[in-house]
Amino acid sequence: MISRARGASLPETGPGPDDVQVDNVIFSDLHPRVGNRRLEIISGLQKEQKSIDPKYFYDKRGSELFEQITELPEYYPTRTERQILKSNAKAMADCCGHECVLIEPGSGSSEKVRLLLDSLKPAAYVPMDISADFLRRSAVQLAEEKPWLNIHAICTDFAKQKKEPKGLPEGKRVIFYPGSTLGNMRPSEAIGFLENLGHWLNRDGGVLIGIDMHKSSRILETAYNDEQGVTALFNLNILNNINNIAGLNFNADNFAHHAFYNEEKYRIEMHLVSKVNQVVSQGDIEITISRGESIHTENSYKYTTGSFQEIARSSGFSIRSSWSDEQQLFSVHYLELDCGSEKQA
Ligand code: AVJ
Repeated sequence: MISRARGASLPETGPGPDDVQVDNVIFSDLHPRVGNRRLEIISGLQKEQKSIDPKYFYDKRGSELFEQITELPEYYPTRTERQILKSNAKAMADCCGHECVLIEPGSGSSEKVRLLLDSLKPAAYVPMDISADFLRRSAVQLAEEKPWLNIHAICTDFAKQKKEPKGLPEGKRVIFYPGSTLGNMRPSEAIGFLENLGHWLNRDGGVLIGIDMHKSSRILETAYNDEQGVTALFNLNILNNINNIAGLNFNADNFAHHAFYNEEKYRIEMHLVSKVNQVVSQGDIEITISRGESIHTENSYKYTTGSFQEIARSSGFSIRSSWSDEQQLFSVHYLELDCGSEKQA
């Protein structure tokens, strides 16, 4: 038991012995299975177009480098979204409704939600993340800052969570999904993901989501090829992480960062291009990579208002309200379920 935070404590809810309760924080660890990551990594590297899932960017070093990226002059998404949230918090709160249960998949440091909480005053905040320690620390820190806020932190792999965990307080569900993380998914996957969100919501539920907009290749390619080379370090660091996870022997010095805007597919593509002919191995598995061949590490899809409307409509949602900055660099949308696609009782 961590005896630190003051303020109202939540009723004794929540399932098992792993619950740690501090006054206004309940912590549930659903022990998300990470699946066979080694197999997943090897099979990506054995494909025609070698690829690595962008989730492997985020080891400790990778998360630190991403925090640095969000502060770069060239990388406009994070600060632009923050400004949109800050300037429109009241209007967003009116959409979400007070006393809602605010669920945030992949909450990380819960930095952005802080811009909304005082206006929104939710009945409870439910941060969800796959990293138990990071989630626990972020939840307790937020609890100290907001003693009035009921926090129910859940360690789980959201993408694999088909329905909401037991023990969440009553109330309208609103899912908060900032940061254009949806952009890592192909449009068909994004529709599947949003549909799954829909299953969590009652008829009156909603989704508050951040989306990066389509724009000139010049602005986009500058944002993913910053002068200081932090994005390049972030991209190359994925090789160190998969070496640790899968026992491979990549040498990051043999690769170069390459990021460009694929205008046809409306996506930034990040690749690691091999500078030499090389063989990377793990036990008796050998992966041959020729000079100039690339490993695809990330897609970051950019949407127009129309193309995102299409994604929302195809997922059973309609866009109730949208907010963006003057230059239309980034946008935040409040989605509501089209009748008939809410949670099945
Ligand atoms: C966290 C996925 C939204 O795609 O812009 C930043 C990750 N990659 N710089 C993005 C990222 C390169 C970021 N997302």
